[in-house]
Amino acid sequence: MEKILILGANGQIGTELKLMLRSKYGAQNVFSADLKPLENDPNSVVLNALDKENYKKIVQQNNIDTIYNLVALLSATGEKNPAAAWDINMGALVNTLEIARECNCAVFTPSSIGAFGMDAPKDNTPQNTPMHPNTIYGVCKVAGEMMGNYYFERFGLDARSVRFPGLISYGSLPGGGTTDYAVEVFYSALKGEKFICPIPHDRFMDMMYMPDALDALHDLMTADPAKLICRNAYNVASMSFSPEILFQEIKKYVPSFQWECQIDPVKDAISNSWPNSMDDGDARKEWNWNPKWNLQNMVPDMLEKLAGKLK
Ligand code: VAH
Repeated sequence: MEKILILGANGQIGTELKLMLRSKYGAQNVFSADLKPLENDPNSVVLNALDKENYKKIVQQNNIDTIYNLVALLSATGEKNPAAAWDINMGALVNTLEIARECNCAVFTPSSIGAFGMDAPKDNTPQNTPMHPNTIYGVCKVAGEMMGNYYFERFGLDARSVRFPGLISYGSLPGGGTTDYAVEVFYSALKGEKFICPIPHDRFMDMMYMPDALDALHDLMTADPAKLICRNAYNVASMSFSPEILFQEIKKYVPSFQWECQIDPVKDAISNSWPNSMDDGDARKEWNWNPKWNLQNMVPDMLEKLAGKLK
């Protein structure tokens, strides 16, 4: 991995991924691209991932050898306009795979716990199980996994992916996701505001702190390809909790913190269709996945880092 392009670099993952990759590979070797200009980022370009001609030109001009495709309308947003979600999520993916094939690049495109449906086992959800999501976001994620494997089998393209849980980070707010509550609550707690939770208090979901997510990305993309069997897409897990469990942990550090649930029916239905916790044994076996963050050490770190950011 010498010359990297991050597509969707303004998003929750991209904002932090570019910092991590630049610290490892040098800022001059990591290009970031998004629909809107990236502030204070000299190595960035404005790029619409649906504009294949311009996308390919950027890849060729910069001798890109690895593409992180992070373009996606997330689960709750997608349900407001399924056709647009399909066009954007899959249009960006197909352009990425085709350009990677033509320019000999490796590709990472994240999948998600959103790829599972109601008929997958809820607890210790297996790597291989029925995949019948009932959101357009999940349909795009399953199609993305199959496209990654197709381009690997058919063209030898080095496409890799993980099924991310809900991601918790202080670098930037997520937008339009069902798991966004687990980030937004920290802002409310630090601002002394009562948090209105759109998810049922006892709804378990897989969650992950961003430092572990970035390690998963990099460890998978630098893993020995000969050892990869699943490829697209590995279950990766680190913690599973309900809103009530998270809020009780936050109250240990912010005793005055108050919350109540006002259920959003769309996010209720979406979160109800997702696993409580995934089995990530294959990632641990094939590329030594080993998360370092859990609820007990993530909450104080997130509060401290976000408090510093909000000053
Ligand atoms: C969402 N944050 O809620 C995203 C994510 C696991 C969920 O893919 O849509």
